[in-house]
Amino acid sequence: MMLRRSRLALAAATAVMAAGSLVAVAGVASGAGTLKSGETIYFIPKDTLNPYEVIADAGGKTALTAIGDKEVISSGTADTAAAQIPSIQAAIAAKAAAIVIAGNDPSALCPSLAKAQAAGVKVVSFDSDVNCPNHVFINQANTEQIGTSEVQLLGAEIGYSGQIAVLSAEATATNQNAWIGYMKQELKLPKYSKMKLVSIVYGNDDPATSLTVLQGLLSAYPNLRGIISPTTVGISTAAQYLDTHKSLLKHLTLTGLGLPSQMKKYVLDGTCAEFELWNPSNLGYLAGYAAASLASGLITGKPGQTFSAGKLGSYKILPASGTTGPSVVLGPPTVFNKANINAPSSNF
Ligand code: RAM
Repeated sequence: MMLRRSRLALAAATAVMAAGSLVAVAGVASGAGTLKSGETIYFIPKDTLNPYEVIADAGGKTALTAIGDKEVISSGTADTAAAQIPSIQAAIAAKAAAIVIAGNDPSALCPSLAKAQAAGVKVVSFDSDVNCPNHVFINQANTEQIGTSEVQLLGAEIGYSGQIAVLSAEATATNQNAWIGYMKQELKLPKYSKMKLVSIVYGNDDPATSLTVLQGLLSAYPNLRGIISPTTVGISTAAQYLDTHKSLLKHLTLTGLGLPSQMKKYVLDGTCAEFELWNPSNLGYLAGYAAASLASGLITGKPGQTFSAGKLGSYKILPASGTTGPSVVLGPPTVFNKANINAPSSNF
């Protein structure tokens, strides 16, 4: 029985390989074909401490392990470009096949990434893009949709009226800044004429700094009606603070982008009614497949090309738009609230 099964498996594998080589001969850059194994791929998150980034990197490891590649996670502990540059240099020295990076800055990493590319290392950005040439950005969800939906959620909760503020990550973060740009655009619509963005503060994705700037914000704007924190570190810090200062909840509403695992307690006890996110593990997994597909020569990063991302299925590289170059979008964000926070699918 075992023998029969393995013969069948062998026959199936041979058929798949034959199909792959047929596609290659026909020169169709569809992403079909065999991924190279034995490669080393560097994941360079914003920092190595942020639980969101840790989950994303673990998703990358799942993908790379399935392919037979090795993941090296390397970054600093603070969200700065300077802290990421040694990791890019390490990837070059290790002759990595690809780098998957969450940019702490849109341009400061470009000279180092260009050196990596000159040494033959493929570059993928994920989570937070870099404005450097010749790379593919793996976006967690449509950038405009994330920004506008955050304002829509808060607006509906506070009756479209009052002072609001943003508790962001680092001031140079490409992802948060892009989302905030779309928040400002949404706020220009007539239905938000009574909602005023009074301040944006930056907690650098560090819990202690996030708490300090939050307290500063609350004392500067005692009538604040709403806070959007488009970072898992910021929203969890704010939720923890509001949970122990419940009188603030009489006039203040918190929303943003949070990890369901960190926010569950605060949703269930009414500190935060709803927030959004996507599955960061799937983001890392998708980035792992994109990097391996580039490193294997199955795709070159040109818009229109497709590649297979294991359990997630097939993804297409979208054309550049606005300031974003060629990108791949994981999928729409999910709104989490009391109705779904306990669901098994919210377990991350
Ligand atoms: C934080 C990071 C990350 C962002 C999430 C939503 O963990 O800033 O870049 O995507 O929040």
